[in-house]
Amino acid sequence: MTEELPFEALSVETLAARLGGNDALCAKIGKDTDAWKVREVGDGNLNLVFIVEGASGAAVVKQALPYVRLVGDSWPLPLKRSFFEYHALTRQEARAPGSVPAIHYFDERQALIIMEYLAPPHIILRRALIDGRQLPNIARDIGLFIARTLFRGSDLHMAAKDRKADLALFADNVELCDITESLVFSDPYFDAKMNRHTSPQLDGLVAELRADRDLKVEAQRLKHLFAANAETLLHGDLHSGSIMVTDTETRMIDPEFAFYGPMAFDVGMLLANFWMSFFSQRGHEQEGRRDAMRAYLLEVTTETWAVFRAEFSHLWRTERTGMLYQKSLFEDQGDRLGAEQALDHVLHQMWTDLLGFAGIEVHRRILGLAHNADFETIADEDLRASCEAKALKFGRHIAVNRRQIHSIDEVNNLATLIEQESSI
Ligand code: SR1
Ligand code: MG
Repeated sequence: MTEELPFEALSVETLAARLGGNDALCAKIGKDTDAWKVREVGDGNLNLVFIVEGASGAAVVKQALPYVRLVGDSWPLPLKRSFFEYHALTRQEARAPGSVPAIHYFDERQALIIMEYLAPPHIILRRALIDGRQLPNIARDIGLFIARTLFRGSDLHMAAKDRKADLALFADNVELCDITESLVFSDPYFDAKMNRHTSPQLDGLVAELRADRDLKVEAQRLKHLFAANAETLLHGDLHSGSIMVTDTETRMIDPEFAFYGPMAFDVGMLLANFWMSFFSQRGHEQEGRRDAMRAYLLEVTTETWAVFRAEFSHLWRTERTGMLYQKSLFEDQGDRLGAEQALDHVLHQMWTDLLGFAGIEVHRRILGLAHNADFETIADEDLRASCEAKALKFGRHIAVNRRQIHSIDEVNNLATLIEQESSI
């Protein structure tokens, strides 16, 4: 494929002819295109994803479409999201080596990235959790990933000049930010066109939440924070569908929503997905109770937050080379405790904010356009609604009361209490 050709979406039928001359792809999977097997496996909301298998290997070809795949061409979306995904992946690899798929090739005009194929037994984390699988390493791996990427992409670590240049680059990811700004922070709380919810079961609760002034104010304060606090390069869409796992490996994928925003956003979205999985487990108990799975999911939230805090604190002490909380003010004057006090303050603020982002993320996955398979795959609508109602109540509580909640144990105790209520 030459870069001069105008954009054209690939298909299973055309891929071999169009990419047969691509050196990077041929080097990975073999030159004989007759032997290539191509499958389109994209199950996300936005893009095409092909797995291409050749005589000597396999690769993933991911291509953006000029519209939102979930909705169709009535919702145009720029191809440049592929550019942001590519640049986010390269930064994530540099800041947290081994945590993302390797990139083989990027074509900006065709909005395509050729990358490492994470072959089975890799599966999407969300799918594994729905199946009731307990992955032993995810809390450690994801906790390290978020601490390293969030810390090393911020003014705590980077040279101000480099960070500002990067901030300018990602500031153009306007349309994907707009999706989050609308779909996450506003649409769930009014009768937005593309909203849907389990109806009629949740109608009353939806009306209550839309009339909930404290909740709406909180959601807008969080939106304000999201839009105005360009703290670090975020993944921007770190949910359990953006993580691939085996029993021993964890890789983060799909950072096309990357932009400079508040650290707490990635952490909050991630934990929200574990809490949603927790509330959805009751709907997946056909083959036996999921008590152990529920306990596991809460442990994952506890461990992820603990690993994150430990690694972030380690980086604070060893890699704080940026302009913020500079060592000349603290350690260089023998004031190690001053630096620790500042660290406590940063972590405390992050904790308070992540609870808000988590609560709002739970709401949008139940009330907005883009739902989660965790709940969607519960066929019995009454049972699904019961799981969703409990998650909504939990989300509301942690978002609105976030300044009064001081530990993850407190949050998990609340989740357990709400989950055990007979029905809402
Ligand atoms: C229209 S896109 C809907 C959602 O899909 C992505 O994965 C993001 O989470 C976005 O909010
Ligand atoms: Mg995605």
